[in-house]
Amino acid sequence: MKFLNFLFLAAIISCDKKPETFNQKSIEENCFQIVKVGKETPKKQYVEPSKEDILQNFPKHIHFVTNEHKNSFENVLKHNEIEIKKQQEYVKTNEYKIYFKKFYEELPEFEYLARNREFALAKNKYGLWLIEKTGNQKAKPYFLGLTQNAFVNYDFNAPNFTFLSENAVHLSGSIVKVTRLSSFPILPKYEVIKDDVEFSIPLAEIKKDSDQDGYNDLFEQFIGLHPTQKDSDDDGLNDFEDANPRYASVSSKFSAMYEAIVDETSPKTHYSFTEVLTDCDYFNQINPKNRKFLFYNTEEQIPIKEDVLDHFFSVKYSKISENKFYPNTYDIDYADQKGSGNISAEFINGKWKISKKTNLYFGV
Ligand SMILES: [Ca+2]
Ligand SMILES: [Ca+2]
Ligand SMILES: [Ca+2]
Repeated sequence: MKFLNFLFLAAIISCDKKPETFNQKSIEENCFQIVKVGKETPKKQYVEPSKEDILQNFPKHIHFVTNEHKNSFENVLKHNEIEIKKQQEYVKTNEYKIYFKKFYEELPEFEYLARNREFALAKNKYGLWLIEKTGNQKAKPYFLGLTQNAFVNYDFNAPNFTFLSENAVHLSGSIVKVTRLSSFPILPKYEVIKDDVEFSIPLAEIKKDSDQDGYNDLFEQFIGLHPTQKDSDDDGLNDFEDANPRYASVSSKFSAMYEAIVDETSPKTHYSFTEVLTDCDYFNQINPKNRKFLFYNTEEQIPIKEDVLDHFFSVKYSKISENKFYPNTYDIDYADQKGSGNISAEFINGKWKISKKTNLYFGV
């Protein structure tokens, strides 16, 4: 299921970790290609969790009971594939827009799956959300905090499907171990740990926003913000309003360079970020105007396998190298899902001039 692609993040982020404290290297070392004398400190290696680890670390807010065995997991996967295709057609129709009107009008960036009075079940790249729309109040999305190990069956189109009862969200699925392959769009490999389970998450858990900053605790934990601090990076802007909520912005020549490189215009929504993996402070200190960013350092990637990073950090950037031939010109290599190339940044009269060159296209 595509929408589960990004769910691994929960595993890599512990919400109490201060992102700023890990980095022992100098800003120069983290930002620039420097010829090294001596040895690099070896990186910690990813250790694959066992099935027992997965059960033991299963999110506490998700309760589950095992149903009487009804369906094999293989059949569930086949069923899901068919239903997802149906849904892809359905979202293009007017019928869809009318059925989910009150939610869709306000928050078109979500894909809606089911409706139940003042609630809708929806998804975005982070996973499943519950969206509440009561009367004239603004629609309020709450992230469900399902991790990649909670595989949800695609039952949303079933005529008798309900997701809300007894003050909890109920979903059927399985507890699985996921092994991802890097080449998109190959489906991940699933190993079933518990078949045919019913997940339930109490509404009170889902709606909990301890610091009242507009993001529910489960979402903050998932993307690595502080659920009990309105302003995670202490820069005066609350998490919900901050376009770079994990790192305080600091103006500098090279932050301005990164702003010129990445801060392209795109619809600004509170529920979608551009994720960037970097140890360079000039990069994570940018002050974006057009898009929302989440920066992570490489220390935080350790718990996940290198090959799953493509799914979350869609563009990868190298460190900066000074151009040997042109003064005031700096080069950065990049790679995204479409190809790889080079970004050249020239500093002229206090302004950055950026040119991007694609060297290699992947696929067709
Ligand atoms: Ca919050
Ligand atoms: Ca917060
Ligand atoms: Ca802030």
